[in-house]
Amino acid sequence: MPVSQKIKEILNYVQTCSPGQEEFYQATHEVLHSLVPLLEQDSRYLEYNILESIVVPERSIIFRVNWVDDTGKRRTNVGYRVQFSSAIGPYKGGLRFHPSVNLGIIKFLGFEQIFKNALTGLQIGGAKGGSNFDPKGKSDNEIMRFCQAFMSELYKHIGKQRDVPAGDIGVGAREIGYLFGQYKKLTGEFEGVLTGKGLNWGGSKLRKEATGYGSVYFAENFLKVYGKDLAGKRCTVSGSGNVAIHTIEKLYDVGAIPISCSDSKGTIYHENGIELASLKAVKEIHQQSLEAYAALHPDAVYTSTAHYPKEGHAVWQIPCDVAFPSATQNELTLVDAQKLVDNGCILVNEGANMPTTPEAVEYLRLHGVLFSPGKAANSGGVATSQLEMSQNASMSNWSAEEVDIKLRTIMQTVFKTAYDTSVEFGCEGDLIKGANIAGFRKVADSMIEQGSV
Ligand code: NDP
Ligand code: 2IT
Repeated sequence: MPVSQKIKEILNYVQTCSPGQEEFYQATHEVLHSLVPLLEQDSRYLEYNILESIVVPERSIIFRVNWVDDTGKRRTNVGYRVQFSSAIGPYKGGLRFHPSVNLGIIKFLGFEQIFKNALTGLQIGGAKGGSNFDPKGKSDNEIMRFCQAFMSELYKHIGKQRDVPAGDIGVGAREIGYLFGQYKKLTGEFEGVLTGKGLNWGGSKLRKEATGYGSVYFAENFLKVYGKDLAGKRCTVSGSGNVAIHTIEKLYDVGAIPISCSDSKGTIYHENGIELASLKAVKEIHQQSLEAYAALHPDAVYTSTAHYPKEGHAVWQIPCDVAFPSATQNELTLVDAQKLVDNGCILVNEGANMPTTPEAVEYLRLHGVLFSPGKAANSGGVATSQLEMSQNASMSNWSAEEVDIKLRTIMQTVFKTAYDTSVEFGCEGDLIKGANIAGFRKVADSMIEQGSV
């Protein structure tokens, strides 16, 4: 049977046994189709049933999280941990707290994480977890009680050599602190079971900054191949959370001009460049909407989500040289891609996980726009999580400079691995194929060597 026919069969199977999991289907569709050149060259992967196996998580844990709000009312949320692959190391991946979370979202993120983690060259398997809990508008005590309740079930399934969760949307240092405290209370162990910890109790310097910084390092590596760099480039960034803020910070360091940010309520276009101190104050200190940023900067243009033009998202209407989607999945659609092409954008560099829809990706590539897939471009976060695990295991504490040197080297390696693999398979610069094939090959070979387990 031709390889493409076999892939269609497997994708049909994925759809049949995971109905309604659209994002998971989107992620498996992209990865499996991009593997065709590898599968045609090496028949072992189909012989050993690796594709059918890799689209099924090793284990999915779904649990009830009961907690009490500040009025004394009992609340219930759903908790998830999908342990997708331990072929090359202990399960590793973030936790997302957002009302949109469901099994399909966690599975897409866990599936992507397998290949992302393999690309870093480090020994970490793939997992993801989270809850449909909405941290917005909750008090600090409510967040604490929720995290304690969440960990009261999760602790049974994780461990420093088994599964090491971290942050993602809605989970930052505060949540990791409450989760860690509860783990320690339940197990009596002070161990590196989570990453993104506070700097006083086992966290790594630069973990907070790593995803955004790494995303910019990745873009620099990619542009360099074509004799370009980020200096003087006007860059649009979406989102205004952990990844977006540190992308903006690093863009200034390399001489670029970040001119936008966004949140779920609206978009800021600041022609002369985003004022980083105000952005951090609005988002990190006061947890306000970006309207508060606009109030501080009358020369910035604020477009509320309610007023988005029908043709696309406001942030991608802004003319730019390089775009850094850094908020959430499927936030850059075909009409947005058309606008970016019309405006002369040369690179879309994904800071978020799967922010660009398949139609948008195809349009960008057809029109010669360079494209960095999230599983490569945003891998600096999880790579620095592994550096945190490494420091915990050896009871050491590296300086920010040491971590930054390692992060830069890892991002260079991730880029080179994805790029060289694209060349090897005759599609120079197609980093989707390059990243997927390189990540898959490492995991699949390990599965075969271990008896396909
Ligand atoms: P944060 O929670 O810190 O920030 C998320 C940002 O995206 C906020 O500005 C939020 O706006 C916006 N956003 C989230 N969901 C939506 C939505 N459905 N519609 C519109 N805007 C939305 O998360 P991170 O910065 O950590 O994560 C951003 C992306 O990067 C995610 O895709 C995540 O998976 C990915 N990522 C994160 C890593 C990390 O280390 N943190 C590592 C690798 C990838 P609002 O506040 O209004 O909700
Ligand atoms: O998507 C991701 O890579 C993350 N949210 C970070 C995972 C981690 O374990 O640091």
